[in-house]
Order: sequence, then C-alpha cells, then structure tokens
Amino acid sequence: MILMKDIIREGHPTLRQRSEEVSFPLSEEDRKLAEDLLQYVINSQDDEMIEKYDLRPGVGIAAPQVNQAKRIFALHFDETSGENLSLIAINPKIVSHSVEKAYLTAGEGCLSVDRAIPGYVPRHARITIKAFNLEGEEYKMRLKGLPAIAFQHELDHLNGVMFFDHINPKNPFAEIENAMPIGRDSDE
Ligand code: SB7
Ligand code: NI
Repeated sequence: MILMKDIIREGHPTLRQRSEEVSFPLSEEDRKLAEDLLQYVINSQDDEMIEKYDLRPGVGIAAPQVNQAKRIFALHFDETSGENLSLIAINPKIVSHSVEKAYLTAGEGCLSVDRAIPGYVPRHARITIKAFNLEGEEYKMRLKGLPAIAFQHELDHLNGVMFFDHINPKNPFAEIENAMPIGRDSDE
C-alpha cells in the first residue's frame, strides 16, 4: 500500500526524468505498481482511509511519484466529483487535442509539492488519448473537463514536467487566450 512517506517530493531527480516505456506482458512488479497507484487514489478519496493513514487526497498519481520511472499512472474520480472514471494508463499518449484550452481557476496542486503554488496552468480543453490497460490491451478515449486536465498533469509527470512549469512567471494569473475556466470545489 502506498503511503505519503513513499511519495517523493520536489527536488528529487526522478521527478525530472523521462520515464521508461513499459513492456507487455506486464511483470508482476509492474502490475502491482499499477494496482497500488490506483488503490492510492481510491483510498485518498475515502474519509476513513484518509484519517487512518494520513493520506493526502488526489485524483491521480504517477509511477515516478513513488520513485519508479515507468510510464504508468492512475486516475480516479468518484460520483461525488460529478464524473465517474477510474483508469490505469500504461504508455499513455495524447493522439489529438482541441485548440481551445482550459485551466482550473483554483490552480493545481501536486502530491509531490508541499507548498501552494498559485497561478493558472494552461491545458488542452479536450483530448483524445490512447493507453494500455493491465492486460496489454490498447484503449482510446475522449476526455474533457477535470479528467482531461488531470490526465495532462499525470502525463507530464512521465516526462519530468511539473505543473508549475506551465505557470506564467511574470503574471501567474494572466488571462489565457481561448481558454475555458473550470471551477472545482475541492483542492484535490
Ligand atoms: C490538480 C491536481 C491534480 C491533477 C490536476 C489538477 C492531481 C494532484 C495529485 N498529483 O500530484 C498527481 O500527480
Ligand atoms: Ni502531481
């Protein structure tokens, strides 16, 4: 089970590396890693588990955040978020995206960043993605809204990119051209 002590923080070199492609059939180790990542995001949205294990809520987590430079991440949105999406993405890619952008009005946070970094993080508003599941089957899906933003946040982790790299350093809240603002009630 992944706990906060297993999550590496800003400054750790793994967070700045390009993670390696994963090969199929999945090794036992890689399968367990993928399942553990998904379990973390599920647990981190469960009040009892948060309390018991002192978890920080997150809608996603990527393998490099637990110091495994592999192209795997998990996302989970429960019904309360208005979405219903749970996925493991292995060797994920964005195959196409909208011209329109989107950003969270509250900015983004990261389990690997222990401070609030204010500012808008421009993302593609809509993306079409391809990824592999645990069985090595490729799937394709369209995402918009928070899931699209979270997918891009996690994919960035696999490429050594942090959310704050995208914030305008001169004016963190500068208007983003052709972008849809997205409000969110929690700070997951
Ligand atoms: C805000 C937060 C996340 C994604 C998009 C917007 C996820 C935060 C948890 N993570 O650090 C996952 O990498
Ligand atoms: Ni993150």
